[in-house]
Amino acid sequence: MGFLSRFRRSAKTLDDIGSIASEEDLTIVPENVNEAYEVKTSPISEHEVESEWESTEMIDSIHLDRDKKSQKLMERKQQSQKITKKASIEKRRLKLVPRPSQGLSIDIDHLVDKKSRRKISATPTFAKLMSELEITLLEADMGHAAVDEVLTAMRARLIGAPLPKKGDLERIIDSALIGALDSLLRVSYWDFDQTVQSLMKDEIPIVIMLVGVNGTGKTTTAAKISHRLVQEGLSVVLAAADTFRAGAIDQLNDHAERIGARCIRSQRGGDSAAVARDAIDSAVAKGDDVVIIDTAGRMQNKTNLMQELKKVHRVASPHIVLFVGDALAGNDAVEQAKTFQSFLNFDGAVLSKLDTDARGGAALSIAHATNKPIVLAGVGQGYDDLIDFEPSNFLTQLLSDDMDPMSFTIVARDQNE
Ligand SMILES: Nc1nc2c(ncn2[C@@H]2O[C@H](COP(=O)(O)OP(=O)(O)OP(=O)(O)O)[C@@H](O)[C@H]2O)c(=O)[nH]1
Ligand SMILES: [Mg+2]
Repeated sequence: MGFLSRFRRSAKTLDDIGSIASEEDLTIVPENVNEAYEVKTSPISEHEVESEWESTEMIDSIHLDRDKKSQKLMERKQQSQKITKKASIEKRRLKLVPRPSQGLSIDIDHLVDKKSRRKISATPTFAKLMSELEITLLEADMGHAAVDEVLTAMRARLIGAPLPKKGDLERIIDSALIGALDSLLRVSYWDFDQTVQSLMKDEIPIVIMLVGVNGTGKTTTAAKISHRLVQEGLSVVLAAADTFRAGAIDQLNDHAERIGARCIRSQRGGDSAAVARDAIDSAVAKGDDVVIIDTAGRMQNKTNLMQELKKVHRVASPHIVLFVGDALAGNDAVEQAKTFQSFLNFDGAVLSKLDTDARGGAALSIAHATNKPIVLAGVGQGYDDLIDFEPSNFLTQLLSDDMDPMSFTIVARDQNE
């Protein structure tokens, strides 16, 4: 994506290394310059949702034709002797399973001259470099708040660090930048598959609701997620709760037929909350594992439409709400995410269309702006084009045009470290 090239050219022109150094320690020195910048993690998200739709009906048997995979899964479920409950009877506590994942840990120890009495300092040249970075990140569609966070992290990491050997300054700046960007993406990070599996131990069906503005990729993502779960041996019901747009119901139904999922739908203009409820009802009756609710595209400023969406949410009481953001929408996607977050408190985001030439800033800002991570990414229009969003892979790709991969060290780091 190459968005850092200009900033890095500026960093390179700092051939007078002394222009960012001072012998005096003018500022707060980080205790350990090699310490990873602290991720602003929030506690594992938990929320309770009361359902207005209640029933005491229990399932007494699960008896559908199933393929081998789902048969195995059913046996496992029976073994664990979990009682299948009607999905909306109880208050639900969402348990998101954090993903211990590869992270970027930045080692700059070997780059600094520990014996040097001179330290990187907030000189005018350093300030100029930071302001260059600020402009670059803003131009890459990152939001102001996220950019501020990155700059603060960079300053904390760099100022007071012993001066590097000549030539290594650029690498230290790269390292600090990668560490800061990685921290942004890793906020409240959780694993989609493990979360579904973990929720299924307590009850089925698991209800997943997709929200987002028009055309971001909700229906395609609903199909991709269904495909993934069907491949894992789960039975999936798709709820065509977009009763608003002509063709939306057929679009989802076609996907369902191709994937091997069931689709519950109504006439166009029907009550979307009722469709969601019917889908859950049907899944409960037939012992299906997962219900995925596809909703109509909302303009975030249309209050009545948002209220309708809230009704679907209230009635369906989903275990997981995913916001689908279009990577191409840049900073708009961040604003949309913030608005949806204020209405529905979603649990994670899917960033669609990452296969396009999006500039990447939206990905960097959504997690920061909403305190919810990007968990999945759409990388094409095929059913298989859905990947777990892995921050270190994303950053490696984002920066690959700009940076020599050898200039920073990627090591496995547990999120909770
Ligand atoms: N290249 C690419 N295209 C995608 C991706 N995800 C979705 N699309 C395309 O984006 C367009 C819109 O996708 P939909 O799934 O219909 O979007 P939606 O959010 O359901 O749209 P509305 O129902 O109108 O709100 C379609 O042409 C999809 O094929 C992706 O990851 N990559
Ligand atoms: Mg749609």
